[in-house]
Amino acid sequence: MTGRFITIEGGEGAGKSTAQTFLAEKLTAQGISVLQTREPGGTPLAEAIRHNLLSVDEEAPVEMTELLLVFAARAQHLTKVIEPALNQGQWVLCDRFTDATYAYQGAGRGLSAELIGKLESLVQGGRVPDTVILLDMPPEIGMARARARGALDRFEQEEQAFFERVRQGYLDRAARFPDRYIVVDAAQHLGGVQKSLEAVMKRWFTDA
Ligand code: Z5A
Repeated sequence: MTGRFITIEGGEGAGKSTAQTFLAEKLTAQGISVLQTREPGGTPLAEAIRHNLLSVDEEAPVEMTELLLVFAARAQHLTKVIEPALNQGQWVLCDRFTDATYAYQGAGRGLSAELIGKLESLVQGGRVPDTVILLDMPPEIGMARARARGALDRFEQEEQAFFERVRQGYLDRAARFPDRYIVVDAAQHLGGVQKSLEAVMKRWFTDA
């Protein structure tokens, strides 16, 4: 028995962590064993890479270094955490994964999808999420939430145009992979987002 690999994507402050906790509670209540994790991160080494990627105090990586660091963290996370959990039948809920690389390093920074695809094959083999939940909303709403929270990380300090490209990058991926992607309107109130997530879960159980 292998588990289900679900990733949650979206821009800054879109509500990914909140959605992850909500889904985990609902799935656990159904008797499903759930692993919650995130990218970049999920292991001590990958979390150290995350610290470097997000820090505004360290030397800023050039685009290629940023891409390679994201995939280095992913290789560690996938091998040490995600694959073993899936092989034990756990459902993995991951806050961001490779679709974030296409959106941020691809659409945002301008690195080619072809290059990202090569690294994706190298690091992941054929492993891709079973479902990608994209929490979509205008970037200014998410940035207002991020600002309200306090100091901004290196990505959050980017200009508005960067976040618009990231959003479009995600929407393009969703249009290209409609079987895997579920787009949720994240600008609605929390109760509305949770209703949408419940509808997604219902589909998992009727499809199973
Ligand atoms: N990155 C990359 O470049 N390439 C990659 O391949 C990967 C990542 C994997 C870290 O991600 C950075 O890594 C990211 C891209 C880069 N860029 N940044 N920054 P992250 O996921 O850790 O960072 P984030 O996007 O800033 O996440 P976040 O700030 O933790 O936001 P969130 O998880 O989406 O939102 P939240 O914590 O659930 O909610 C934010 C607040 O809004 C909170 O107070 C909630 O109570 C509130 N909230 C949530 N939902 C609602 C609704 N519906 N209405 C009102 N208020 C709400």
